[in-house]
Amino acid sequence: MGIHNSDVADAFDEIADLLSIEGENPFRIRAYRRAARIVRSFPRELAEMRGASEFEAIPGIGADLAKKIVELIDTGRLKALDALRRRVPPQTRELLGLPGLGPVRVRALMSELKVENRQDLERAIAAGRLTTVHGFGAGIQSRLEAALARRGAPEGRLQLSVAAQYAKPLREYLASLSGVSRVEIAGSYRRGRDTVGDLDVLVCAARGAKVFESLRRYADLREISASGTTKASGVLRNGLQVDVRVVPRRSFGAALHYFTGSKDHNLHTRRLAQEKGWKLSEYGLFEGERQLAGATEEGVYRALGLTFIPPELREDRGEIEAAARNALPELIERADIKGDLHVHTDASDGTDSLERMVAAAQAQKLSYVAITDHAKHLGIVHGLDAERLARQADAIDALNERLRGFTIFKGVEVDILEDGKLALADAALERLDVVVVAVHDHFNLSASRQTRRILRALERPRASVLAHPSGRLIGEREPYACDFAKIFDAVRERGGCLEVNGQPSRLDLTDSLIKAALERGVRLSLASDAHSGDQLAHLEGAIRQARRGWATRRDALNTRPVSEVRSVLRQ
Ligand code: DGT
Ligand code: CA
Ligand code: CA
Repeated sequence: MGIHNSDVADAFDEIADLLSIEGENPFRIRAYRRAARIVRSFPRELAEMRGASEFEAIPGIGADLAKKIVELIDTGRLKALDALRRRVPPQTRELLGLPGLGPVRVRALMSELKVENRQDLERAIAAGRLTTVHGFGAGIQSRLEAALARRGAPEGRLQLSVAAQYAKPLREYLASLSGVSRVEIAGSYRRGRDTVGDLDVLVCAARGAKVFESLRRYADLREISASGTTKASGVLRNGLQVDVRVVPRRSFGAALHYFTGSKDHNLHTRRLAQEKGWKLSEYGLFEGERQLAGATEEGVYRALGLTFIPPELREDRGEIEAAARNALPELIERADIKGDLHVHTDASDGTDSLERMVAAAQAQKLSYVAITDHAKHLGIVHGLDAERLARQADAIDALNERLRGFTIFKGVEVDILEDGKLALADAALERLDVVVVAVHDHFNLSASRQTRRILRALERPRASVLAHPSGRLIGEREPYACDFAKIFDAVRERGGCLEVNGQPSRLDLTDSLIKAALERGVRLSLASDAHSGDQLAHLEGAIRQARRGWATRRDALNTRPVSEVRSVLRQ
């Protein structure tokens, strides 16, 4: 049975939650959370690596966690987690997701009211016992009541990169079956949305029954119900729902179009067909009984008078009108990317040395990279002060002397303080090529204060890139309130860049904000924000996100050759 990175991360997160409810040592809890974060977005499958020694080499994974990863991969379970689950019932953990309920309060509920799950909590509230517990007032009670009333599971969407860990092997498995000529994962996954609700899998084959027979034996599948010979639904081990449809060749393009969506895009294309007196469905484009198109997506679009629309654009945000005028943007691609202007080393919270990051960038066929370790600030691990930053700059100068055909830019990622000042003095920034500024705290300021704060930071003479500009963390934190139009204008006027951060949990800017920024003429920096050499692969996420925001090669600074980047950064 294959264990994926997200399974390991889920197990570590669960351990951290359960330990926190038990009131364990905060350092231990933090170590699990950090490991979960690292593992969840680790770009290689741990199960395909060699074992404990290799896991231990991953920064943030110590000997004990490495052993746990081995245990989980080898046995599918963790004894330590099983023991915790016996002490803290699993439903108790779900209480942590309710507003106002942290581990301390959950512990109090357990010990004083024997509340172990939502039903217990509802009963305690109904009986008026909640406010008898120390630390529980009327305010928190009414917030809990409201949350309990909303019911149902929280949204239950998975990060795209987590879904991919299951989707890719499933696709390979299906494609390897005899009689299967093509497999595509359609839906939001194919459109490259930042989160995925379920997987919509299309299999091109003549005989569905045979496909479903093999699907039943697929190890990652927890349950499956096939209805007939064309459709089956299942649930993967991580809870992700999968719909599998078997489609004949002559309909494959139409089905791919239909199930890729989005729904709004579909409704719009169907209207176009109706205006011509035709009918568009997942079976094909028809004039009466006669099939006009359907074997390929290109054919469907062509028959409708449209150029091919890349899946990332299919949100009915003007792409159909643009395709009718043959005016779709030529979306940015991996091959356009020449460098990365935001990466870390082990000088701050990264795990690889400067030399290894450079080697990794060269292996990724990049021709430049900006080293932007964190500047020292509260809450930043191993942040650099002016003195260490100067020493790093010396090391970069020396290394640049030796490199041929590759350039390292000297940079820093510096926190924007609450009042809009930067965490480093201007003098310390003077020698640098790239100054990445970013918000890492005080996310809850009012929109006007947050806007003023960021605008002030952008006025600093050396500020060149605004990193992860909305501050969101997928599934955890919404973008902060602020006037993005004003910020976009300020970045443009100063000749700076807005970052599209490719970390799987960030993907920040969001797609619609990228589109808005480009309409205001802002230049982008597509960045991995890599904290290890492997993580340079997160450039892919930034590219996908930028494509969803309609970005072309011309919209990004890091598609330019090194000389041009240098002169833009100097301005
Ligand atoms: P998700 O799964 O919530 O991340 O989002 P999608 O876009 O994958 O949506 P899903 O799985 O509900 O359906 C897959 C595609 O099927 C969707 O993008 C478009 C198509 N579709 C679903 N329902 C409808 C519908 O009522 N009308 C039309 N025209 N298409 C639909
Ligand atoms: Ca879907
Ligand atoms: Ca679906």
